[in-house]
Amino acid sequence: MASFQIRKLGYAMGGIVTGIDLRRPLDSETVSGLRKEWLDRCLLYFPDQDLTAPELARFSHYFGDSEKLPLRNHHADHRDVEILTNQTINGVVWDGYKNGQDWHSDRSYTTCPTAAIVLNAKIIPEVGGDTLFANMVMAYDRLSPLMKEIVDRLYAIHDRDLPLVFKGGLVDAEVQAKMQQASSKFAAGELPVMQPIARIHAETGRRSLYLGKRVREIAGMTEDESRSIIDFLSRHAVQYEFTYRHRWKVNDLLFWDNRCTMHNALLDYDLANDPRTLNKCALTIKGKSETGRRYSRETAEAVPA
Ligand SMILES: O=C(O)CCC(=O)C(=O)O
Ligand SMILES: [Fe+2]
Repeated sequence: MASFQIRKLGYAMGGIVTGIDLRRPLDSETVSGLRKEWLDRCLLYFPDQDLTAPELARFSHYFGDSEKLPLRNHHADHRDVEILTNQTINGVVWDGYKNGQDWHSDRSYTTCPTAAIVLNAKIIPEVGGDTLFANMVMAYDRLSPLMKEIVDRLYAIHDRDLPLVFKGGLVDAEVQAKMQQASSKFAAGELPVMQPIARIHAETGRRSLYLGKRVREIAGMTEDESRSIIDFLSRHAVQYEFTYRHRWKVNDLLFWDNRCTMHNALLDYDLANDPRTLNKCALTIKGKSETGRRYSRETAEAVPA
């Protein structure tokens, strides 16, 4: 018998899981029970989990492998754990928390986007700093049959090089310019990626809308056509009924499926004075994360694999 209790978290998605201590190793039955609930509900919320970085990594690795990426702000106690923070920690000033702003799913501009994300809250502002989630399976399902037929044939170009404009207003022009340079430097040599707009989940087989702030255009359409369809679908996808809003408490742990959801970290707190720190593990699942093809700007076609 799996050793946890679960009940509904939100209308759109999620389960709240209690009766389990994630600081301890989990048996295989519990892991498979959690995996099933996670695939079903897209997001699991575990309250009161005060995990060290190695404990967070152990829990995460029951479900996938850490992405082999150089983390810019990794935890001293575990290299697979990234610290998301607006604070200077160990002399490191980090502004990566701004990447969470606006609707997105992580690394959609690659052919192997992040499959799963685990966040454990350590410091939370007195007010604000909630994270929004949208269920993209629900968003797809609620389209009309005719619109589904249309989107089933569409591919969006996701581009890391789209300028990321920080809307918080607290960052001065010089820092903004640096962020944009960093973004295009990161993108140099990386081709954009063509992703199906109706993405088929590699484990559940369910279709979901695959969109987000990195979408530049729809392959094979004029800019006007692309813009209207992207605007409609992006608005449709994040209507309130499809979303869940997480108001963080210290020691909350969220574990979500990045393949069929989008999220949006609100910067509605005092970024300069009010600390917010979460530990993060981003996971890939071999054979279950890959999607999309590289796309050539010159020929406007997918690059042969
Ligand atoms: O800070 C958050 O709440 C989420 C940030 C984010 O976008 C992520 O962890 O992928
Ligand atoms: Fe994110």
